[in-house]
Amino acid sequence: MRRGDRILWGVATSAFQIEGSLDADGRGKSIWDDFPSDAGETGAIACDHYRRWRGDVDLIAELGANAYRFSIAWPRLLPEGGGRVERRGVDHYSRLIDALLERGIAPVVTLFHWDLPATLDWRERDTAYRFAEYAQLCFDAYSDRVDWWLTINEPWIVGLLGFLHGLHAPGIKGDVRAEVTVFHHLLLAHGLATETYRGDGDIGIALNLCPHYAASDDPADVEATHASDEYVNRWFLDPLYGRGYPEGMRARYEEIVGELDFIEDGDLRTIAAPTGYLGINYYAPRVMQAVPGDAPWPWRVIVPGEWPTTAGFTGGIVSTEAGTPIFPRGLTDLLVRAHRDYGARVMVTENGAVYPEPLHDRRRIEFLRDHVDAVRDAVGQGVDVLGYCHWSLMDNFEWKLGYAQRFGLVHVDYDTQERTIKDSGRYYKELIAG
Ligand code: IFM
Repeated sequence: MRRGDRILWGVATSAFQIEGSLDADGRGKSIWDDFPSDAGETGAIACDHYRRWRGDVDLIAELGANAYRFSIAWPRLLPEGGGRVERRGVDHYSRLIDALLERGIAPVVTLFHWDLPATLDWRERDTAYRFAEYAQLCFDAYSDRVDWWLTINEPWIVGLLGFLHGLHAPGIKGDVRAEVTVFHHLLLAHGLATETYRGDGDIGIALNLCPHYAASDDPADVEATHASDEYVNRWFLDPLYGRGYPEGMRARYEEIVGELDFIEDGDLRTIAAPTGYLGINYYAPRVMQAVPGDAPWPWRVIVPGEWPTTAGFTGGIVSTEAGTPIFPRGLTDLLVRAHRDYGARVMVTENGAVYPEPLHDRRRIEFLRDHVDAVRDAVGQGVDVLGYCHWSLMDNFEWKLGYAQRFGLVHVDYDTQERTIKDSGRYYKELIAG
């Protein structure tokens, strides 16, 4: 690996999930500010990180991490989405970056982790160009110190939950055309920013990828598995690596929404702008069953209790407290595939689990151990893995699911904002040291 050939052992967060201080230092509004969780919570205070960031940097150092993946809040730098620059916002992240570097922690900077300025809308093509300008501002301000850049976090989730399921801001339901339009504009934004990057670090995108397995040998299930893989994984990977959108999925979209006429000449070339690495966020596999005639897609994801052994699983799959099936081998499969099919150098930019125990979180230790082993297996199979960033540094605002879902290596008492390293945090420290 470059820059000292050290493996990056990181912890990850995003701005809106931890910062709070939504009105501080001239920050503009984001689309998430007034989009509460199911329980009515907001990011208004979150982990109060915007004010407590110095202590949190010490915490990262105490965990022994040598990388910190965080995101910049676009509305702090450009309160209106574009145009006027808010220096206080620019300076805030500059200080954060300096403090990390002073402690030997490499900043891994995400430019867009969902807190879109409220003036903008990903259905509009123009937002991709606004993003490129914002990215340029960040490159100018921080490229002298930041080697690892990520443009967009999880474009699939942005379109799926924001425009199809209505669970994430802006909360639109059932609009398949909006979903696929947003996917395209996010990829275009990534490509435009990547094209403008002139620094000597590496730039990539963070995709949440799901390894796919058929629920049975039935050809219909196998077909549904390929189709869903095109929807979740290849819709992003193929154009990013210069292959254009997968034909099967494109035809399925066109059947529902008509011609994808928002794809303009030259867009696919821009989207395929060469990147230095691929960020992979891994949480869960998808085990697929065909459901002919179901809308919008003729398939469904089998829930863990129903997983049949024919898909190669031996049964006994356990889930996190959030009901997410735990399947470390899926991470190996993903990494190997990214390497084999796309020639990608990869960084695990997120991987983590919800467990409620405030301090003695034995199950998170096992989760961490097994997933790091899965990364080792991939390395053993020749994959160039640059690093592993655990989600998350600390408990935080889990979007629609609010504060109840705790992902942290560090416990946050939301009444006092006291941070306490959990057993898993101590385990991670030993693992990194080892
Ligand atoms: O908290 C989220 C994060 O913002 C994006 N990836 C998945 C995490 C856990 O759900």
